[in-house]
Amino acid sequence: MTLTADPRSRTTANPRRTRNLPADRPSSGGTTPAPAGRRPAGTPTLPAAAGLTATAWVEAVAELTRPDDVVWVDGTDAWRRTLIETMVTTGTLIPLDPELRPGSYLARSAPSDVARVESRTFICSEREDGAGPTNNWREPAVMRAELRGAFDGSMRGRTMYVVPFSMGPVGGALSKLGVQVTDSPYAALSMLTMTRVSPEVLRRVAAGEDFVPCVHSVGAPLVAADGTRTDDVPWPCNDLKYIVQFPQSREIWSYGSGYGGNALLGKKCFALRIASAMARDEGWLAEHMLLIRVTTPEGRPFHVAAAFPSACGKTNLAMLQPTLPGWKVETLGDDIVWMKPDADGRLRAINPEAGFFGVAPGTGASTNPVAVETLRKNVIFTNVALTDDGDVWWEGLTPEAPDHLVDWQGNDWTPADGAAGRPAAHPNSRFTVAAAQCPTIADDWETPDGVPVDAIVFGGRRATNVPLVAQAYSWAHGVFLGATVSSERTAAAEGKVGELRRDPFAMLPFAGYNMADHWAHWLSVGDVLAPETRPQVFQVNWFRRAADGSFLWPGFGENARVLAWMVRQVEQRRSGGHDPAHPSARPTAVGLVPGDGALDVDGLDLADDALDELFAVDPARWKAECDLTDEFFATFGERVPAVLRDQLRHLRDRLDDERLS
Ligand code: GTP
Ligand code: SPV
Ligand code: MN
Repeated sequence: MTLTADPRSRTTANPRRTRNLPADRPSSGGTTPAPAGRRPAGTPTLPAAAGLTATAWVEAVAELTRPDDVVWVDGTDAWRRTLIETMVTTGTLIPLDPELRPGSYLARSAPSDVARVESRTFICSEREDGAGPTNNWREPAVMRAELRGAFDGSMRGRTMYVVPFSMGPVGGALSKLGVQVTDSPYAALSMLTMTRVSPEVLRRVAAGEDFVPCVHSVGAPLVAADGTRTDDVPWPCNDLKYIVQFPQSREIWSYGSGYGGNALLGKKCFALRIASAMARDEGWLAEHMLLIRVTTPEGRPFHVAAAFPSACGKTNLAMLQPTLPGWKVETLGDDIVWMKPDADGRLRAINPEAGFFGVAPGTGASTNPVAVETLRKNVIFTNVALTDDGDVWWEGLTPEAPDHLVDWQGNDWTPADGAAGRPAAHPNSRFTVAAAQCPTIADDWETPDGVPVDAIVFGGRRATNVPLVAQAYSWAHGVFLGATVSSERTAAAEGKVGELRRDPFAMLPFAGYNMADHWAHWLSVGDVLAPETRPQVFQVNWFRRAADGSFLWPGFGENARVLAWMVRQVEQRRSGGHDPAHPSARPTAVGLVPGDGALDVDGLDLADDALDELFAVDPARWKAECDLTDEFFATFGERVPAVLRDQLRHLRDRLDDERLS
C-alpha cells in the first residue's frame, strides 16, 4: 500500500514525497486517542473515527475496504490534472472541445444512478424518535453491522482517495472540517470544486483538528474475494445503495452510488444532515437555502436566504439579473446556508460550499444568463447531451435543439426523439463548477464571519393556492410557513415527478433529526435574535398556473420585482416609515401581500386577471389545506411545538374572517 499526497509519485519516483502523509497526532475529538501510528486491532464493526488520528482512521477504513492503494489528495492543480487524466483514460470523462468549452468534461452515469435515493437514505440516531417520521431510521448497531458487510472488500482493485476538506472558509468561525475517503475519482474531483481542499486543510486535519469522517464506495470492487478480476466500467455503482448518517457520532457512510448528493458527501450528508444535528446542539442553523445580497437603487444592501425544495429555483434566484432598473443582486450561495446568531443578536450566514452542482435543463440565455456565463470553462457536466462539435446541450439551453446529438446515455438523438418524449439530457443532469467563476459572485462571499440576514424566504412548486408572495405576520408565523411547505416532486430525487408532498423547510430529505424538533429549534433561535433586526419571513411561489396550465408569473429575472417588494417591507419595518395613505401591504388569511400598486409590474406583459389569480386566497381550498396540515402535524405527535398548533388555529380563524377575503 502506498500513502502519498503527491500525484506524481505514482508515475515518477519521488522518494522525498512518497512519505508525505499527515503526521500521526491524537485527534482532539476523541475520548481515547490511539497511540501514534498504531493500527486498531481488527475491525469487529465499522471503524469509527472517534479517538483515532485521521491517518489511523483512514488505515482502519482501508483495512475493511481493501483498496490497492491509498492516496491523500490535497487539492493542488497537479491533483486535479491527475484525477482528470485517470478518468479520461477509463472513459469516465469525455473531454469537450477545448475552444468551445475549455477545461471541461462530460460524464455519463449509469442509467440506474441519476439522482438522490431517498428510500435508501438513513438517519441512525440512538432512538427512532430522534430521526422522526419523515426519515428512514435504523438502529445504529444494526446498521453498522450491515454496512460492515457491504464495505468489506468493497474497494478491492481500486484506489482509495482521501480528501480532507473544509465546509466554509478554512478556519472560519462557522466552518467545519471533513475527510472523505472514496474509491470514485469522479467524487474526489467533484469534491475539489464543491468544497475547499488545500494543503492547509490537510495540515489542520493532520494536526488533529476535529473532522467529520465521510466514507464513500461505489460498491463495485474490481477484484473479488477469491482474486478474480473484472474490467472496470466508466460509471461503476451498485444496485444496492446506502446513504447513512450517524448524527450522534457525526459519521457518514455512503455505498453504491456515484451521483450528486449520494456521493459528494460534503453536500447534503454533511452540510445538511450531520450539520443540522450539530447546529441543534450548538445553537445555529444548517439549511437548504440560497444566499444573495440585494442592493436597492439607493445603495442599501440586504441579505436574503431562501429555502426551496430540490429543483425549485434556488440556483436561478441566486444568479438573478434584476429586470428592475437600479437594483442589483449578488450571489453568495445557491444550495446550502449555515446561519448563527452573533453577539449583537443578528443572524449571520455563510455558504459552506465552494461550488455549484446545478440543474442543467432549463438553464439558458433567456432564463439564467449568469449561469450560462459561469459555465464557459472548467466545468464537469454530468448526463447532458453531447453535440457533434464536442460541446454540450440540454433542454432549455437554446430554444431549438441541434439536428443531431448524442444523448445522456450515449445514443444518437434527433429532435424527433425529443418530440417522442425522450429528452437529450437527463432531467436531473447537472453541472459542477467553482462558485468563484460566477460573474455575479459577491466580492466578500468568503467572508469568514458571514453576512447579516435580513429576510428568509420559503418557497415551493405549487400549481394552485399559494400566492406569488406573502409576508409572515411574525417569526412564529414564519416558522409555520416553513414547517408547512408543500411542493410538487421534481427529478432531483427518485420518485414520481409532479406528486404533491410536504417538504418542511425544503429539508424533508436533509434533516438529520426529528423535523418537529427542527421547528422547535427555529422558534428558540428566533428568541435569541434581536427584535429590531430579526429577519422578516416570506413565502413565495413562482409556479402558480392558470386554468390552461401556463405559468401565471414569468419568473426568473422578473422575480426581482418580488425581491424588491420584500426588501421594501424590511426597510419599512426598520425605519417605521409606514404611509397609511399608500399601504405597501394588504392582509390576507395567509399573510401580507403587496398592496395596490406596491408590486412593480411596469412593463410586464401579464394576462388581464393574472395578478388577481396570483394572489387569490380561496378559503375553502385553504381550509382543506389546514385539514392536511392537521394530519401532517399528527404524524409528529406531541413533538409539534404548541406555538405551531396555535398558528394553525390562527390561520383557520383568519380564513373565517370575511374582512380578509
Ligand atoms: P437543486 O440544485 O436541486 O437544489 O435545485 P434548485 O432549487 O437550485 O433549482 P434550480 O434553480 O436549478 O431550478 C430548477 C428548475 O426550475 C430549472 O429547470 C429552472 O429552469 C426552473 N426554474 C427556476 N426558477 C424558475 C422560475 O422563476 N419560474 C419557472 N417557471 N421555472 C423556474
Ligand atoms: C438537491 O437535490 O437538492 C441537490 C442535488 O442540490 S444533490 O446534491 O444531488 O442533492
Ligand atoms: Mn439542493
